[in-house]
Amino acid sequence: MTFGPVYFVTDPEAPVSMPGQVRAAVAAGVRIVQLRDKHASDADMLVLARALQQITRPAGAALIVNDRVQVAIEAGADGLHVGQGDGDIAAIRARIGSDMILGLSVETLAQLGAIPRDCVDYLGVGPLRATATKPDAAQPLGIDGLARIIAATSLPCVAIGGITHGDAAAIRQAGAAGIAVVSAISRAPDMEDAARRLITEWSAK
Ligand code: TZP
Ligand code: MG
Repeated sequence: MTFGPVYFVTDPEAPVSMPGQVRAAVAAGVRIVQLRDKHASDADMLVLARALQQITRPAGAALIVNDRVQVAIEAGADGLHVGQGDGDIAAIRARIGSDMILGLSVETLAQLGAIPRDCVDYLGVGPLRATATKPDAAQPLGIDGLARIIAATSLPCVAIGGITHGDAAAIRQAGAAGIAVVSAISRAPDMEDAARRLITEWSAK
């Protein structure tokens, strides 16, 4: 499967609903979407996951659920994304089975050493920059920090955190498989156009 080039992560606080965001992203050509809502109940996440699947499936886009292992399983999501604080990654893999995509957030080089072989499918590496979307994010990596992590792993790495238009070339040069964004799409006046431009920028020479 492909992880990029543009991976959209939903924004529960944006002016447009999460299904509306995902419709726009998918219409622009985004093929990987993460349902992320830190405050929703598991029951609400399940309803949302099913609603988003109605949008992603017909488009051939993958739907990844953030944090909630049981929701990902019950919804039959394409994948699950977890962070460093979400529990033992090998145990999570055992729980979801081998078919589901598993992504893991990595913030430091040292965290790479704790990832068991053949356990995760991709890494979300960040934050590249400080971002208002995740005020409790780790120390920003900058392009050099991002490149160092990417160089130290054979896993595909999606950069995240404070990424916007004009960043794609440097991130691609650092070796990333793609860019993950929240606000660059969710807060844009024209979300579809914003997503399309991110994809075009990634592909530009
Ligand atoms: N993980 C690290 S930074 C971040 C997440 C979920 C938020 C990214 O949001 P934005 O708006 O693209 O900076
Ligand atoms: Mg998490």
